[in-house]
Amino acid sequence: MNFFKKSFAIVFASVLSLCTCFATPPGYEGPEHIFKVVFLGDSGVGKTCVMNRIVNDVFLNSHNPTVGVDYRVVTYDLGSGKYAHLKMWDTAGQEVFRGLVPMYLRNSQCVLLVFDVTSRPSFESIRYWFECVKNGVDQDLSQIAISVVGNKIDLPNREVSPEEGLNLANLLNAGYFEVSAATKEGIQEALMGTVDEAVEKYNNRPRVVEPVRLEGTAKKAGCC
Ligand SMILES: Nc1nc2c(ncn2[C@@H]2O[C@H](COP(=O)(O)OP(=O)(O)O)[C@@H](O)[C@H]2O)c(=O)[nH]1
Ligand SMILES: [Mg+2]
Repeated sequence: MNFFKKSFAIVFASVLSLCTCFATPPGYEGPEHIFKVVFLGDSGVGKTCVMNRIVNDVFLNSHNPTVGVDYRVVTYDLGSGKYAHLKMWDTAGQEVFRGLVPMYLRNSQCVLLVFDVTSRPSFESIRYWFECVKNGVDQDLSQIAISVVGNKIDLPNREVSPEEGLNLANLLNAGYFEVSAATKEGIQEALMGTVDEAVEKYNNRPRVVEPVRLEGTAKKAGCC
């Protein structure tokens, strides 16, 4: 089997095993928004753990490298009786799957660029992942809510300071959040900050103004 056939087999197997988590309230009439949220970052930075924290509020202290992609859906409370469906795509950071990244990024509204604050190489890779987003999306980059997320802040051996993280995020015109999938610290803020940004971008999106033809305003020939 060639590489593409193999990759598609993996993607289909993963998508088939998708898990849907809806906690819909009484009187729920459907989502205000449906956002595609993509997790990118080197292998081992904690993307799967962050996603498990968001989806199931659990932390599993083991690293089973994600194969291809994993896909979950959660309902997110936007307040004022409004909800968003977040379709979350957890990707594999390994080299072999990188060719598939543009496919995951298609039609995405939120991207979380995750690094491990105890690993400088994973922080240095953020620029690489940002370039993947820049080159991989088929939509206007300014319409995507991008956040840089420093994970594992519960660990004592930091190699990247909060200032460095924030400076890089500012440079990339992205949000910056520090989290721990292990203790849950900052997870809600990171998700909320990114989704709120996506809602704002949606509300302020450039709209195509159709020329309006006013009835009866055409100049009549022969009029004085
Ligand atoms: N201490 C600590 N370990 C974490 C945290 N998040 C993930 N890990 C550990 O980091 C390893 C890789 O996590 P995983 O989510 O599989 O990384 P992924 O390859 O980016 O999906 C696992 O052993 C996790 O238990 C965290 O917030 N704190
Ligand atoms: Mg993973």
